[in-house]
Amino acid sequence: MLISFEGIDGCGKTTQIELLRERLNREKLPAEVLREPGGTDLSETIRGILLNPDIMMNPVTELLLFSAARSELVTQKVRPLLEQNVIVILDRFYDSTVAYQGFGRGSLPIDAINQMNHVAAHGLVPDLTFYLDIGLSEASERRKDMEEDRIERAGQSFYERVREGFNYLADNNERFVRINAAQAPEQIHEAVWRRVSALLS
Ligand code: T5A
Repeated sequence: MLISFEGIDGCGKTTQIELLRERLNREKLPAEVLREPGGTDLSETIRGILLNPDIMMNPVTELLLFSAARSELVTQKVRPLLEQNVIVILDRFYDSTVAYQGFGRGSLPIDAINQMNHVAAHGLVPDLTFYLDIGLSEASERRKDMEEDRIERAGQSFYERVREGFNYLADNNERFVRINAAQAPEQIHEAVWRRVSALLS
């Protein structure tokens, strides 16, 4: 089973992923958490480049680097784990590319990004995608003490377009579960767990 978590920076994905991992462990179900970009030596190296605020790059280059990191992660980690019946939880997957590089940067038309995502994900599609939906001001309040990376420096209007992208995806994909991320972490976790346990059974 492949589960992904999506949303704008600071929406609370990492917090929820940790709660889900703990719950699955308590249920004695094998689960592995991987992040995007990252998760393999090469993908973590690409992550360092992508998030480095001192490196400038063209939007298409950015799209290709996220895709390259994804291709490695899928072939080296995600697919082998799924073949061993491990539940894989992804902290972001290709929906982030639609939202950030498609809606946010406008790097390529969405159809072309979808094709690129299909190639980079080697055809994998998540069984369930949790979209933690939060307003921009609340998300930036949560992140106010953290250092900004290259993506986060893009500014308010960029994040408005990214959020619009996630809302478009949630409205048009049945695998998406939209959750109000302004709730308390425990409430969000119960909503997540209801959907995961339903899928497991
Ligand atoms: N990106 C990524 C692309 O542009 N294209 C792509 O294809 C992909 C895959 C990755 C960046 O790359 C971009 C998107 C990103 O900008 P990252 O470091 O992985 O960068 O950043 P994020 O994924 O955004 O992770 P963050 O750590 O910034 O945010 P999270 O994981 O959403 O939030 P979390 O859980 O760390 O929580 C943030 C703070 O809020 C608190 C937490 O305690 C923490 O302090 N919090 C809550 N507070 C109140 N109520 C709740 N319910 C809370 N939940 C968490």
